[in-house]
Order: sequence, then structure tokens, then C-alpha cells
Amino acid sequence: MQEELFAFKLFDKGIIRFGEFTLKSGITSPFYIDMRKLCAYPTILKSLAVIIAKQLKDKEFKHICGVPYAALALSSLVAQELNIPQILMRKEQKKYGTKKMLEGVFKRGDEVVLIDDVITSGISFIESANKLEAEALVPSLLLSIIDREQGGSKNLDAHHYPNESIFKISELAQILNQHQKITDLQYQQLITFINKQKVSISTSTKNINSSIKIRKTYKTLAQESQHPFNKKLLQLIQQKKSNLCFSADINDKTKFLETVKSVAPHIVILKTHIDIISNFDTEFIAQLKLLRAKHNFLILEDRKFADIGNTVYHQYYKGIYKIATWADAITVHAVAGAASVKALSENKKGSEQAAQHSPAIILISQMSTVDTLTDEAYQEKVVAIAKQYSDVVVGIVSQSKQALAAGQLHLTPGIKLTVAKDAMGQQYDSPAKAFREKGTDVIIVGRGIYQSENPQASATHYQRVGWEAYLAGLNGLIVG
Ligand code: 5BU
Repeated sequence: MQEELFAFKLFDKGIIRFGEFTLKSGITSPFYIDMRKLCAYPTILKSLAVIIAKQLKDKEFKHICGVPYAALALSSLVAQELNIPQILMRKEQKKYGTKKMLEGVFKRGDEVVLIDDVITSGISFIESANKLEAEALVPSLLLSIIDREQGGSKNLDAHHYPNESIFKISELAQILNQHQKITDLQYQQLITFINKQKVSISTSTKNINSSIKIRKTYKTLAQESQHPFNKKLLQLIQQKKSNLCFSADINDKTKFLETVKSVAPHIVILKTHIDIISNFDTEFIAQLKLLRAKHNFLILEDRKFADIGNTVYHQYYKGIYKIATWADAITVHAVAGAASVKALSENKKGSEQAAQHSPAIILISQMSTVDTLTDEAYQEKVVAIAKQYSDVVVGIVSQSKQALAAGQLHLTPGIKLTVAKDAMGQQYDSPAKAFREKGTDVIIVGRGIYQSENPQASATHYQRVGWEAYLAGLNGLIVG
């Protein structure tokens, strides 16, 4: 019987061990699986590849891909066994040349079986699946060799990824116990441990289902929206087939303008932090306006107004930046309650500049940083203010889908295809994940574009991936 043989081999070679082990997470586990050692045993690897090939025999897919690095040797053997092309996935983006994450010969929409050695929480599977989706490939099956039975499979179900495993750790342990390789106590300790450690599902199923079912087309959102900013934005989105907001966090004005010029055809919003421009002058604003007129995008000044009404009024209309004279929209924190929004919206009606400069307000409901204070209770209060002032609030910056008023939009920063975080608290997700799980309408990308070797090529890439993620959301199918 294949399970028996496999269990014995893994046990004899010390690949599954019983005792007291401290895991990466700091938790003490009564067993340890070290599948990396497998590469030292070609015959076990080979027989495992045969077992996997049998399990995959009747399934339809175009490629095999191993989660780097642990599953690479095995996925190569499975690819050979089935005579199916392999895709090689990098762990880190290549620094020079093509900067590709995937190597191989494939085309968009191809189905890929992703193989990993062990599944625990499912997170590394999800990250690898996201890399496939970023190239518009379809992860049609996530196959693990051993399931540690700690909730990983449920987690993948919640993310709508079909998944299977060859062996379950409890079955392997039972075999070892039946054949007196481990004691009853060791077996019991393993069962108790896996029951206790089951990870909670990382993303609520509720959110995923709702994002797939209620994903509105941009056309519907355009019909629903009342504010001229959103009407224009949604029209640009459909026209340019882009949901990309470029965050040009560049200090030098010349470099800023050059970069914006090169990416402009691919974006619908240019997001600025005007106070980080070192050599700011009014000429810069004139140039910016010219670019906007020529390339048809909207400008969002990410000023994050967060003060009492009187102060935000001055910050918006006065000072050296005179934001009111050039920004199509502004971001506002609701930490002061509705005061900031109210002041800005009343000024819209009352001030002498009002007619030209009614601000479209984007409220910040949730931040992307690792230890943000914007918890669920806070977000709910922000959304309530957004709805109450829906004549001026055109959307929110958030990391999760919220029940907004008709026509209001979700904008999502913290988008990057290659890394999960920066060194200063920023957290990243892929466009696919944003559209699948966060109710995203517009992705905001900064360093993913302007720090790349070729910002124009990167903008094209994010435009395509963002658009495909939107289309996938409409179909309930995640392709990129
Ligand atoms: P990045 O280079 O893609 O990490 O830049 C993200 C931009 O979005 C940057 O200008 C931030 O100020 C902005 N941002 C964010 O990253 N996270 C948030 O929660 C909010 C804004 Br609100």
C-alpha cells in the first residue's frame, strides 16, 4: 500500500520526526516534517512523482509548477513523468534583464497545477498562486504532498482555490503507530496538536463571496455615481481599460514630470504628495496641468487632511500649494469626525473659489500599514460619514470591501507584484487579490512603477494585470 511504504520511508530517513520541535512561529510541535531532505533520496522522490502523476492523470491542465524551492525537484520529476511542460517560479524577482517571476513557455489562461511539499496555513500556496495569476495563468489545482491538517486546505477553499493533498499527517502517523514505529502517546500528542493548531481562515469567506457576486461593472458604477469626479473617472477607466492610479512619490519635479509623461497613457489617476517635491514652484503645477489635459487623467492629492474644519480649509485653499486650484480630488482622514469633511464640503458651497474647486473627497477608512489603528470599529464609523456626505465623498481608501453608497468607489494602495512588504511597515498584495478580496475598483501603485528599471513597461504591466483582475471578478473567475 502506497501510504504505508511512504510513511515508513519518511520515518526511516528522518523526514518525519517525533519529539519536541520549535516551529518558525515559535510554537512547540510534537512532530516535524523536513521534506527538503527528500532531494537526497532520488528513489523516494521518483516513487512520489509516480504517485502524484497517477493522481493527476485524469485532470486537464497545461503546466506543472513547483512552489520554490522545496517542491522544485519533485515538480521536475512529475513533469517528466507526465510529459507536461514545467513552469519555473522564482522566489525573488530577477534583478537584471527581464525581471520575470516565471520561466517557461506559456500563454494567458493556461491552467497550472501548483505543487508544494507540505501545506500548513496555505499562505505560501496563495502567494505562489498570485504570482501565476499575475501572468494571467490559472492555478487550477494546488496539490500538496503532506497536509499538516492545520486549516490550510480550508483556507485555500475560502480563497476558491481547488486543492488536494496526497497524504494527511494523521493518516501517516496512524500507520506509524499501527506498526509500532511511534508510541500511542506520540500519536495522541500529534492528534491533539493538529486539532489545537488549526489556523483560522485568513480571509473571511463572506468577503470573498460578496466580492465575486456583487462585483459591479464600471459601467454600472458610472450610472450609479452622481459626482462629476467619479463620472469622469469611470469614463476614463472604461475608455483606457485601466484601473491604475500611479502614486508619483518622486522628489525632483523634473524627474516627476518625466515619469508621469511616460506612464500617463496607462493611468486614470495620478496621485501626488505635493509636499515631498523638493524644488516645487508654480511652474511645476502648470506643467502638471498640461500633462493632465494632454493625457487625460485625474489628479488626486493624497494630503490626508486630518484637522479641525478651520485648519483643513486653510490647508486646502491657501499656503504655497493652493491645492484647491489644481487637485481633482483629495484624501481626508475622518479621525476628527465629520468636521474635516463638513468644512471642506461647506466651503464648496460657501467660498468664493467654490464654483471651480469643489473637492471630491476620498476618505481613508483603512490603512495598509502593518500595525494600523484603523480597526473594524473605526472603519465602520468612516463608512457612515462617507455615506452621510455622499454628495462630496466619492470613495474610500481601504483594504477591505465596505458597504458604500451607490457609485462610491474603493481605492486600494499597498499593491505590488513582487514583494509582500517594505522595511517601513508597508504591506503589499497583488491586484488579483485586491479585486478578489478587497472590493477594489482602483489600484494604487507607487514604487512598483517608479522604482522599476522601466516605469513605462511596469505601468503597462500593472494596467494589464489590474484590468484582468477586474474582468476576472466579473466572471467570478480569477485569472490575473
Ligand atoms: P507604494 O510605493 O506603492 O508603497 O506607495 C503607496 C502610496 O499610497 C504612498 O503614496 C502612500 O502614501 C499611499 N498610501 C498607502 O500606501 N497606504 C495607505 O493606507 C494610504 C496611502 Br491611506
